[in-house]
Amino acid sequence: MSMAGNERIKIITGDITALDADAIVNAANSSLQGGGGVDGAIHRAAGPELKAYCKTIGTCPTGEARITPGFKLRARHVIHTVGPVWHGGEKNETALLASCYRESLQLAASAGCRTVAFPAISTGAFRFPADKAARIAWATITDFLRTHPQPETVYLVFFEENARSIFERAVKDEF
Ligand code: AR6
Repeated sequence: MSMAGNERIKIITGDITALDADAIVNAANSSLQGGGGVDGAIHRAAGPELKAYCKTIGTCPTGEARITPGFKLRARHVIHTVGPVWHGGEKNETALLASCYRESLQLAASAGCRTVAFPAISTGAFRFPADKAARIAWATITDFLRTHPQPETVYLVFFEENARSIFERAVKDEF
């Protein structure tokens, strides 16, 4: 049986920077000044205006999110969120990761976004175990969509097939 909200979540494989969504989410670090992984790819694709704009915002604490224009991206907005670094699970990592998804969805809804795309926050350089992160992402997004009409559709974007199948296996009991 499918839970309410789930039919509004679409799982895809690809490069998030190429996506035609109202907003794409960036797995940033607190400086908001770019980095490696998806953060580097988003900054490269958006152009140098993004970094300059982020400088005016300042830093962003772990678990929070900030919204900017998308500049050269197809996406109108970028929502930058700072995931937790995995330290073994005793440093509030679960609550902080859930907060990243919730705050990003809230910003997307406030900006009138009908579609928003997420990468797998914290599962790369920040080493959050992918299966645990999957269950947190799924539960948090599903909860949010149950009580909010917007965004209408949430895309979960995996760079590699393997990451996508780990995600699908981790949440398969929830479908
Ligand atoms: N599209 C979609 N997913 C991607 C892309 C892309 N273009 N590129 C990478 N991924 P990471 P984090 C996936 O390391 O763990 C940066 O230096 C990647 O395969 O980008 O939150 C920041 O500045 C992985 O599954 O983010 C921070 O310092 C997922 O995106 C730090 O890394 C997240 O991996 C953030 O680390």
